[in-house]
Amino acid sequence: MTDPRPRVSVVLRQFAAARGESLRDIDADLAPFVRVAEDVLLGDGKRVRPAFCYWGWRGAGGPDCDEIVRAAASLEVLHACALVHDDVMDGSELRRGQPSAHRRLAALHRDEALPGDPEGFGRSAAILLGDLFLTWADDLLMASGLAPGSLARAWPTYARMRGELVAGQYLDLTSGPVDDAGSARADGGRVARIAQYKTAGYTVIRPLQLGAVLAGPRPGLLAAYAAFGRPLGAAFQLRDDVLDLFGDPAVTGKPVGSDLRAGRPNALLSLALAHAGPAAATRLRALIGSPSPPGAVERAAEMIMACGALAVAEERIAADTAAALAALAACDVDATTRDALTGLAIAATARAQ
Ligand code: GRG
Repeated sequence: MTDPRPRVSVVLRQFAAARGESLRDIDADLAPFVRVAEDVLLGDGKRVRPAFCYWGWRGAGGPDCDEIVRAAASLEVLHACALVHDDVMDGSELRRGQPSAHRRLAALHRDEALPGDPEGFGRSAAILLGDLFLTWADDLLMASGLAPGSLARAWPTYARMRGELVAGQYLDLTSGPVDDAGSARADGGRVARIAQYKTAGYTVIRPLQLGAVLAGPRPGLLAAYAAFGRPLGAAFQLRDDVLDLFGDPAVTGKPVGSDLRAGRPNALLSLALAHAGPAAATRLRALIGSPSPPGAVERAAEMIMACGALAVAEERIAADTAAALAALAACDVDATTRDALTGLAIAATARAQ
């Protein structure tokens, strides 16, 4: 089994170097912006979306080749756009263990003593950086070297994935912290829908289907990939939520409890509000959002353990991962692809990552 991800990183490095050079040719003042672009793109991500795209192609009978690795790498460029813009929207300080792009660009403004407000500049330049990645992603997919007919066939899948990502993000932005027991249940449905688009669709199902459509899928394969990706996406999201509160920041690359402090009603918090008794749910709700009281993250973590929600979350992650693996077993793909997808599913939902 050949993991395509080291090759994806090589493609990203070469692509960023070539594109960076043409930006620096426009004006030498773009050099620091290009450095931030390269650092973000080559940062320490898991590259799961390119991996799913590559194996989606292989599972559909596509051969191993550099063209599909380049096409798959375009998803990491798109992801860089999503992360940079998401961090601006959330005001996040850290991403992948490094200062987020807007923080770095604000620091660049200070270092170079540019006119105006460093924070405003950081946000504006980060929006531009995300826009740059969005255009680069299209360029890399189109310049992958795959046959024009394949690219034309796959474009609607790629376009749908981008639209769904924006939809999921908008729904996320419009859902405030859960504020009473009744809306906790309604919000649970909404949280699941957001996860369906932001995680299952964007991280697993669409990348797999994009690879398959590029290759030319057998009947039934796209639905089989969706049946695998749906529960896997749910497990991946819940694991991400558990790691957000209980993970090691040195490993996750972000501060503990960022969802709680941002007031993001993630799946774990919704589960906890549904499991805690009314009095505990009221106390927990008071800890969610900004400004959070001192010790909020530690107290919320204790309450989530004490009410049994953490154990339920672990059971759900295990059950959803098992459902994904059962769907994969029924999927008509070769043994190499099945092994690779099994490995990705287990790694994406493991307790430590
Ligand atoms: C790019 C069309 C387009 C729109 C952007 C801002 C936005 C709209 C969407 C943001 C949605 C977002 C941040 C989704 C990602 C959620 C997620 C699970 C991130 C973590 O992904 P991992 O664990 O991270 O794969 P690494 O660092 O490994 O890449």
